[in-house]
Amino acid sequence: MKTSPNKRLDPRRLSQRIAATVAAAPVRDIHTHLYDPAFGKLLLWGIDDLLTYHYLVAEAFRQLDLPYENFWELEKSQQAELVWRSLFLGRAPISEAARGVITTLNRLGLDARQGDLPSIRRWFKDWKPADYVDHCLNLANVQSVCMTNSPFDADERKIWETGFHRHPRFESGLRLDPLLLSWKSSFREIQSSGYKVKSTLTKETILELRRFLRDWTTRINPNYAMVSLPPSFCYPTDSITSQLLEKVVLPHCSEFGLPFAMMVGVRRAVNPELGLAGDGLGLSNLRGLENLCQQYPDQKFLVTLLARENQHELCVLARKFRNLHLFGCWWFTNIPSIIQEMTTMRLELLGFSFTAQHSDARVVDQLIYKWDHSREVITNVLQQSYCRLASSGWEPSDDELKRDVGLLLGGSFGDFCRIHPAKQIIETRHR
Ligand code: RAT
Ligand code: ZN
Repeated sequence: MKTSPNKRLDPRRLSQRIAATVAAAPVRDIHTHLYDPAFGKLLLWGIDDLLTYHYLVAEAFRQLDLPYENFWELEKSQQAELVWRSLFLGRAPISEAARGVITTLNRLGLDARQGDLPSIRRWFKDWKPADYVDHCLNLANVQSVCMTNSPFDADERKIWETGFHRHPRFESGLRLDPLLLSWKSSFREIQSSGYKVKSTLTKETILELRRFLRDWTTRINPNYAMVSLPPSFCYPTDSITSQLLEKVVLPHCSEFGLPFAMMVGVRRAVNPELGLAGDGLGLSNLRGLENLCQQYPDQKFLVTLLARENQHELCVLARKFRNLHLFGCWWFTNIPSIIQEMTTMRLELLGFSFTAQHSDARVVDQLIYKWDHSREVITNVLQQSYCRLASSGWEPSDDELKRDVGLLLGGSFGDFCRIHPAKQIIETRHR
């Protein structure tokens, strides 16, 4: 082997190349709560939706001297004014969610310090929703977003059942929380939409539930099926959730080759008065996840966890099971300090075989700040990691940087969903 003279490392130049690559890389946003413009009112956008985002409502209530119910009785625009007053006028909007509004307005060309709410509202009025969606996707450099689609949401269901022309940049995800977590009411809903299901998992009920999932999968063509779970989730157990997973959901995923996404660690309605903003988190026990990965080696699991304290153990679990793909910094972990820590740790333990971030955007404009802020942190992490690698003797070329960054921003997810574990083994053997 030839020896090559040690090239001199220019860390500043390398850092600039990394920053430029991350900024230019289009994102595949694999989990959002956005809707295809064809869903009309379900698609949220504009200043009032930005300000009444539940992340901000929770923060605003900390300053508001107002009973909860009085807030909920107000019109959306009045709620937005209260949030604006408590988080943007009385103090600097320093929290991640509040700064997000500033970044978004700024990138849209609006100066939050000059603009009063009415004039900001007027600016939004000139847009048609479908054009505005494309504008935001382009500003955020997001190539596609994955929706969260629930057959249990009556408004959404109607639109799927009527049919519509799908926007090419909106992918779908099949959300199954009610089926798996509120069986007592969901079996009745499934029943009333024409499936012969009973409250107990009889043979016929199982077959009918499979038919229900088959119909919805064919209708919406999802990237994956998904559920969010409490920290107490365990598998296998005698619980109905565990049985439904074993007898209905996992066989269904296997039939359609669908990955199963699990978002674990949420404690719903810790403060019910806060509505959507009232959920909390808890530390999860990962044995259930480990058992699933072990018992279903051909099933692909996409996982993100809510508790910061679970992240290291989850990385180690992903090293043990190639059918486990980690994604995003979910919800309360989606703040720069924790994204920095998680992304660094994931790179150090898993290389590029994970998806660095998803936006979880509920309002289309949020794509702009969520991705701007994430790109900034991902850039910092990569600058550190590649500089280390370069001083060890491996400086990446521009093409290599583009390839690797692409993996973190959606490419690894695509590869994970495409590759069949059994096929992986065969391909390795033939090499
Ligand atoms: O991040 C959020 O907006 C949460 O309210 C949840 O929707 C969470 O992301 C979920 O998908 O359960
Ligand atoms: Zn979500």
